[in-house]
Amino acid sequence: MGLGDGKARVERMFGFMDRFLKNDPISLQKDIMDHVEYTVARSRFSFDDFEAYQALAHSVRDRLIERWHDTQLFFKRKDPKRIYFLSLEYLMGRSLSNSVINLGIRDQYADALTQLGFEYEVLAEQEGDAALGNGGLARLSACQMDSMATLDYPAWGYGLRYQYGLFRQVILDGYQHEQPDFWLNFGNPWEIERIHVTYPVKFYGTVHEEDVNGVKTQVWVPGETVEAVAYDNPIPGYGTRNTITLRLWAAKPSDQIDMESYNTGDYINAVVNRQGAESISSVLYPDDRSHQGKELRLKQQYFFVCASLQDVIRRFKDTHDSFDEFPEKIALQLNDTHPSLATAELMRVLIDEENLGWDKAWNIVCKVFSFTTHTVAPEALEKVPVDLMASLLPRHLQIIYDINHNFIEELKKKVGLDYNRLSRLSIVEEGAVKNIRMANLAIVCSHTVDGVSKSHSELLKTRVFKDFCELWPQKFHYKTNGVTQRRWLVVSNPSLSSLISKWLGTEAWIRDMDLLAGLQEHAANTDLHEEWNKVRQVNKMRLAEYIEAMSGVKVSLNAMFDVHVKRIHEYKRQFLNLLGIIYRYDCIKNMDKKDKSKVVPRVCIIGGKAAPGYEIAKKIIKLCHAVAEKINNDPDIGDLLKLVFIPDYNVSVAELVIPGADLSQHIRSTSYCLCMLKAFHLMLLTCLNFRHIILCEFYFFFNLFIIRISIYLSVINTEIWCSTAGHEASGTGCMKFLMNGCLLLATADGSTVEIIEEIGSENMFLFGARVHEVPALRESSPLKVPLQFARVVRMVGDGYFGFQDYFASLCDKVEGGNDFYLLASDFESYLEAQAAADRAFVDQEKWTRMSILSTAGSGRFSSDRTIEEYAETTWGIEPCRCPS
Ligand code: B1H
Repeated sequence: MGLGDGKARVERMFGFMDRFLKNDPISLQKDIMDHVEYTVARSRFSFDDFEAYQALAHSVRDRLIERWHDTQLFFKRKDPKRIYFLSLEYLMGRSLSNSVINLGIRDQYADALTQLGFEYEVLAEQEGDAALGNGGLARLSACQMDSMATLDYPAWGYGLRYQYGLFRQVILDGYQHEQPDFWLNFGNPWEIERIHVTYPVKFYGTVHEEDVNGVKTQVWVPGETVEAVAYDNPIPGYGTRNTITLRLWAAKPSDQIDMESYNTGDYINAVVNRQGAESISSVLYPDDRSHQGKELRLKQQYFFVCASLQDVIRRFKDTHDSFDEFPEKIALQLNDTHPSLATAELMRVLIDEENLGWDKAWNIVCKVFSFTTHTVAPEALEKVPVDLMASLLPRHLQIIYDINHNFIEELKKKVGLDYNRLSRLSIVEEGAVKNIRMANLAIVCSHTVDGVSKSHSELLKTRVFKDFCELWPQKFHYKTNGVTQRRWLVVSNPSLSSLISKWLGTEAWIRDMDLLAGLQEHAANTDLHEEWNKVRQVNKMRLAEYIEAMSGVKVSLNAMFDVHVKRIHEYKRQFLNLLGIIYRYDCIKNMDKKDKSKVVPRVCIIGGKAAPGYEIAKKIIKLCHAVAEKINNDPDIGDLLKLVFIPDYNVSVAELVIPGADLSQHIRSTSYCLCMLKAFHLMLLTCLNFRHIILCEFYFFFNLFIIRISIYLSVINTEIWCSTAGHEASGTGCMKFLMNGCLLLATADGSTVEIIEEIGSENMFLFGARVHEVPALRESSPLKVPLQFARVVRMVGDGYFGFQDYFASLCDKVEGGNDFYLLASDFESYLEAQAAADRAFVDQEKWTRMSILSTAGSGRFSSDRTIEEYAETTWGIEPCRCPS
C-alpha cells in the first residue's frame, strides 16, 4: 500500500526529515560500508581501493543529492530569474575532492577512512577524469559552474554527455597515439540518470505551407526523431547549501517505432538502425577548429540546444501561463557559437508550437540571449554550409533566412546601400559554397556580446567584429576570464591554502579572492618566506615523484621547475621553448667546468595533447622526446638540464603539476597582422567564385589593393607586430599558476596584459614586442634571423637529434621566411627573459617575494569575479540562497 495522495503524503514525507545524513566519522563509516555492501555489491570483508572509492563516492553523492533537492525546491518556490548556461564542452576533471571540499566535510571523511584502514588521498586517486571538453573553453565552463553555485545564483548548465570524452594520449617511441576515453566503463557515481526527463529531437524532412485558419503557416515534417535523456550532475557551492545542476543530454533511439521498417521483415536491420541514434552523443570532437561542414557536429549542436530549450520552456510553463514574462525570468548564455542554433530553435518553438507570431517571438529572443565569443581570428569563426542546414534542419534555415532578411532591411535603412558592409554583416555568406555565419547569427540575436579579456575586446572592436561594433557599440563588452580558487588552490594545493589562511588570519578568501591582496604586506617577511618555500618544496617533491614514475627520469629538487603545459599548437609556441632548451643545452655543452658551476639547474617540463590530425603539433611532441633522449642521457649535462614530457595532460595531472612549478611559460605569438593577410587571401579566393555582380566588382578593386599590400610585405619581408592583438583570446592556465605562486614567463597578450596590471611587470619575465615598439619595428626591415636561432634550428634540421627527414617540415615552418608565428624575431628577447629568470632564481629572497606577490595579485582572476560581472551586467540575475 502506498502513502496516499496529496497533503497526507507530504506530511508523511516530512516525518522522514530526521533521516538527513550525518557527517560524524561513525555515520560516514557506516554509510561507506553500506555502499560497499549494497551499491558496489562487494563483501565488506573483501574489497579493493577502487571499490572503496566507489562506495566513498556514493556516500558523498547521497549528501550532494540532499542539498541538491533542497536547492531545486527552493528555486521552484522563489521563482527567481534563472540563468541557463549552454556549452558544448565541460572539463570537470575529478569530482570527489572538489565535492568534499565544497561540502565542508573533507577532514571528517579523511578521519572516517583512516579508522576503516584506508587513506583518503589514495582513494581520491582512483577516480578518472570527466573530460567532456578540449581545453581552456571547456575548463572555463567548469570553473564558472563552481562559481555560480558558490555565489548562490539560480543557474543551470546544459551540455552533451559524450560517451567518449577527449581522447587519451599515449606516447609510443615519442609519437602521440590517440586512444578512446572509456570514462563511463566503470560507472559514474556523480551523475543521476533521469529516465523520465526525455524529449524528442527531430531532424531532416521537409517544410510545406499550409493554410491554418486562413493564415499561411510553415509546417515541418521531420524525417528522423531521436530521444534526449537527461543526466544530472549536482554541482555544490562552497560555504553554501546551494547545489546546482549540470544537465547533460544523451541520445537514445526514439520510442516512436517506425512500423513500416519492421513490417518489411528486416527486423534485425531495423533494430540496428535505431541504435545509430546514439552516435549523436557518442564522441567529443577534438578541437582542431575545423569541424565545419561535418553533419554529426551540427547534429550534436542542434540535439543539445533543442533538448535544453524544451526543458527550459517546460520548467517555465510549470509556473507561468504567458510568455510575456519569459525575458524577466530567463537568461540564456551562448558559450561561443557552438550553441547558437538555440536562437533559431527558440524562434521556431515560439512561432510554430506556441503560436506567438513572428514579432512577439523575435521580441523575446532578442531579450534572452547573450553570447560570449572566445575567438581571435576571423577565419576561425564557425560556418555551416547552407546545403547541410537545408537537409538537416530545413525549418531552421527558413527562420535564419527570415531573421537575416529583416536584419538586412533594417540595416539598409541605417547604412544605405553599402553592399560591401551589408555583405560582411549578413548572416548568410554568399560564394561558391553558401554558408551560415554562426557568429553573425549569435550577435544579431543577442542583447550582449562579451569577449574574454580586455585585449580580446579590443581585437573584437577593431578586427573580428569591427562592423558589428560600429553598428551596435553598446552591445559589445568583455568579462575577463577567471578560474575557481576552490579547485586550483584549495583542492590541488591544500598546504599552500592553509598557509595563506594562517597568514591572512581567515579562510574567507576562499569565497572572496580579493582578500589575497592581504599577503602583500607580508611579502618581505622571512618567516613567511621560510614556510612558503617549505610548502613549495614539498609540492616539487610530489611532482618529481610523478615525473620519475611516468618517465623514469630522476630530477633534482634544487633545479628550477620550468613548466609549459597546454594544448600543443604552433601559436602556443612549444617549438620556441624547445629551441630555447636546445640553445641552453648547446651552451652548457660548450662551457668549461668553471662556467658550468654558475649554471642554474633546470627541469623543463612540457605536456599537452595535439589534435589527432595536426601533423606539425605531433612533430613537436616527437621533437620534445628526441631532444629529451639526448639531453637526459648526456653525462656532460647531469642535473644542469633535464627535459621531460608529461603524457596525457588533463585536469587531474594539472592539479599535480601546477603547485610544483617554479616558472611557467605562456609564450604565444603576439603577431596578428600576418594572420589577417591570410584571411585576405581567403577572401580573394572566395571572391573568385562570386556570382553576385555588385559584390564582385567591389571585391575586384578591394583585392587589387590587398594583392599590392601582400606583395609589398613579402618583398620587404617585414612583419607588423602588435602585442595587444595576439592569437590567444585570454588564456586561463596562467591564472592557475599565478595563484599558486609560480612566476610567469610570458608575452603581453590576452589575460597576461591584465596580470601585468595586477602584479607589475617587475614580478614577471616578459618578452616580445610591446605596443610602443611597434612603429620602430615597422621601420626596421628586413628583420634578421638571429645567428643562435639559425644554429639551433639547423641542429634539428641536420639530424643532431635523429629523425632528420621527419623534422624537416617542422624546420621549414620557421626557416626561409615562413616563420608565421615569429619564433625567429622573438628568440633573442625570449632568451633574455629566460636569463632574467635564472638570475632571479638564484636570489632566493627575491624569487620568494615575487612568488608571494604573484599569489597576492591573483584575486582578480577568480571566476567568482567573472560570474558576478555576468550576473550584474549581462544576465540581470540575483543570488537565491537556500537556507541551511
Ligand atoms: C578557445 C576555443 C574553441 N577559443 C572551437 N575557442 C572548439 C573553439 O572544438 N571546437 O570546435 C573548441 C574550443 N577555445 C579558448 O577559450 C581560447 O583559445 C583561450 O584563449 C581562452 O582562454 C579560452 C576560454 O575563454
